[in-house]
Amino acid sequence: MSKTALITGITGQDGSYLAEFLMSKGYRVHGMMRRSSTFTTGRIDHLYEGFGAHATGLKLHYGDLGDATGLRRILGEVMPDEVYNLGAQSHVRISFDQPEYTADVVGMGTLRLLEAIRDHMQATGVPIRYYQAGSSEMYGKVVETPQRETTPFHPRSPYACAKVFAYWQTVNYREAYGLFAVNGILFNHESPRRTENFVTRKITRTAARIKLGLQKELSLGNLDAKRDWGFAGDYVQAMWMMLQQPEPGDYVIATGETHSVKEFLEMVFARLKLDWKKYVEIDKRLFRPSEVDLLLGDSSKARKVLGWKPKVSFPQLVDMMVTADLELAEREKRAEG
Ligand code: NAP
Ligand code: G4F
Repeated sequence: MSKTALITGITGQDGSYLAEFLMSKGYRVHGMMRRSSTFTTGRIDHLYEGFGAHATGLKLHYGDLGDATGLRRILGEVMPDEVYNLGAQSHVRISFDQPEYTADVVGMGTLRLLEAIRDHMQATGVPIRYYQAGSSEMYGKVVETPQRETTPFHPRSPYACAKVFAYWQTVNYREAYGLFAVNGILFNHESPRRTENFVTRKITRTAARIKLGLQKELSLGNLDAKRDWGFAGDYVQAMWMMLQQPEPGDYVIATGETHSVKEFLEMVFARLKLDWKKYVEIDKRLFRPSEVDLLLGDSSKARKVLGWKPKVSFPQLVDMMVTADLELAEREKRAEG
């Protein structure tokens, strides 16, 4: 019997890769998406056909992590074996502008979903395995390097504070109710599907447009911050692996390499044979009230227990993103005539 998975945040970067991966494994995949005045299914259009009863392949349901009633209805309709909670206001800088909203969606949204799952399991007697999208941002002002599962959290943004709340709720549902619930503590992961206001994609997208004469400059904030950047396609496989274990647990997923924003920038512009110093301007407005200076993950536990390791290296990730954004810029240029 093929399994059924429900993904919140299916229209996002990770949701799209996870849906593809689960479908390739024969899962029946359902996704929850928000109503919006513009279409948000660009990353998953190739996977789904139709809504509700008319759907084939991937099935989509309108819902929101702010709406507990809807979450309960969707669980009842879908009857999932596995739930992947990827939905979030996931932009750290924007969480300083929208702290209450971010806390509601990221923190309370997780609690609403866990509580709905608990009631659903009690009513139906059917077990659900739950994945929570935790973040390396929870380590914030890091107290040890590299960061591992036992490293204490010191969140530095409304987003990270909300993720810490969600992390502990997940642990508590595991301990209090015996729910098979896991936290993936994922370090930054990128791809050509990354939203354009995260720093890697902002750099590759703008640099490609500069190369083709479509744009003149690139505004950036703090170039000294260091991140452990991997490929999103590799990371969603770890989410699935965590739910296939005999016992639930929490896992760091990371490459074990760290690079500064400046190094990423230099590598991208070098690939395009451009001198970044001619195009980049530093905009103080893009700095954060409190910054996470250094993230570097130790994913030994995941490598040992799950047998997971990243396949795409840092230079390969840069190449993949630059190539995709060059193709996109070329299409834009042709469209401009
Ligand atoms: P993303 O591209 O920003 O996608 C976020 C998804 O959440 C989108 O589908 C978005 O829908 C949805 N969403 C936003 N608000 C919602 C709400 N109120 N109710 C339901 N859904 C909502 O993020 P991502 O990079 O794929 O990341 C997936 C998850 O992993 C997030 O929880 C993120 O915080 C976490 N995470 C990401 C990274 C990373 O480096 N990418 C690292 C660690 C943890 P719309 O399309 O309508 O906006
Ligand atoms: O690309 P970023 O916005 O990602 P950030 O803040 O590390 O968060 C991402 O990874 C987390 C995992 O650690 C996720 F939980 C979270 O949801 C998200 O996916 O910024 C990376 C670094 C920061 O230090 C930022 O200050 O780049 C620096 N930066 C410099 N200039 C910039 C910019 N960031 C953005 N977004 N835009 C800039 O112009």
